[in-house]
Amino acid sequence: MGNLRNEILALLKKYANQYVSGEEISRRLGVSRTAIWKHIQTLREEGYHIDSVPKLGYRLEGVPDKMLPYEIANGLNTSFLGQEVFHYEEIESTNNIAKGKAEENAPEGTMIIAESQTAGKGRLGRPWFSPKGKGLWFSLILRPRVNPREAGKFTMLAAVAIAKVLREKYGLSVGIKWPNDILYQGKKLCGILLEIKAEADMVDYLILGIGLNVNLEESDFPPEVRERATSLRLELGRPVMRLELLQELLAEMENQYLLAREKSFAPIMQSWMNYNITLGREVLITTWQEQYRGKAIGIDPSGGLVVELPDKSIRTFYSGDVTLQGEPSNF
Ligand code: BT5
Repeated sequence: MGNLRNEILALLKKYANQYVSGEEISRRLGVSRTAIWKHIQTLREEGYHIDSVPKLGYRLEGVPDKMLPYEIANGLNTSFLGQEVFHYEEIESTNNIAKGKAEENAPEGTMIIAESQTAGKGRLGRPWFSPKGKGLWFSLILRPRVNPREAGKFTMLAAVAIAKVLREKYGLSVGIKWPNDILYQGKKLCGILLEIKAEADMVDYLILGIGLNVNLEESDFPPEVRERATSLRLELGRPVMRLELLQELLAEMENQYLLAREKSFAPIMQSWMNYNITLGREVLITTWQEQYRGKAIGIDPSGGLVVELPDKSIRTFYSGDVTLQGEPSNF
């Protein structure tokens, strides 16, 4: 059933701007014209614009601006990342759904993506605003065979891949703020939320949740984040094709993941250092317990932020929130 739908769609796409008759589709796919008509109706319900003219047949006039699994698969250059996709119109949080799927043994690379989230999460219980159809709100299930102490490196991996794509393909000189933000000229474009389930010394799975503001206009942001958030559309002055961007991000993330798995994390660390906007700055670090001021001086091999405190002692933070000097605090 599902396959016939895809075959009809593929045929309509192949014919691009021409009409293809029901008879022709029926002959090529070996099914009845009634079956074809039913699938055309389903495709229309999903948002595909399909014109039909008696005697001429069907013509595809528009593809929905939605992250539908079939559209993602079409032109996706990965071997496992995003090969299995669950798409939702509206969901509380893609990270929560991903956790459920991971518990049900979903394979590595499975992606959960939503047009909008009603309870998108940031870290420390903060909200992530995810208006309908305006961004990429998705979560990936990864199952690397590493110690849970290494998990933070995967946030770095994602940040490096995203920054690389935005720099090289969209010409935006974005920077990475430790541990999980991608900023453009001081404004947040993308946030990453890593959640992990592990045994004492082995990761069971990681959920890498990514929220990237693509086509939001200023009025789409709630007043409390408007000042310090931005989107690709606002910075580039034009809308961006979410589908193409998602395919580029998945390909780059898989590429980095395989390099890290087969060789080492060293090149990712190096790129992270090149893109980062935290090191060398005076920072305020907020952890669950306390706040510290100091100078960010380095990154340790597991991705911890090394900070020199005012008394010259050195302390490494593995989680926490960083406010750069001169930037409004999240608290
Ligand atoms: C993050 O947290 O930056 C991680 C965001 C991860 C979101 C993705 S979307 C898909 C997946 N499913 C989820 O439920 N989550 C992940 P944090 O560093 O704590 O930043 C949160 C703060 O960013 C909030 O307190 C706001 O100040 C700000 N913020 C919220 N929504 C924003 C948006 N759309 N753009 C920019 N800033 C935002």
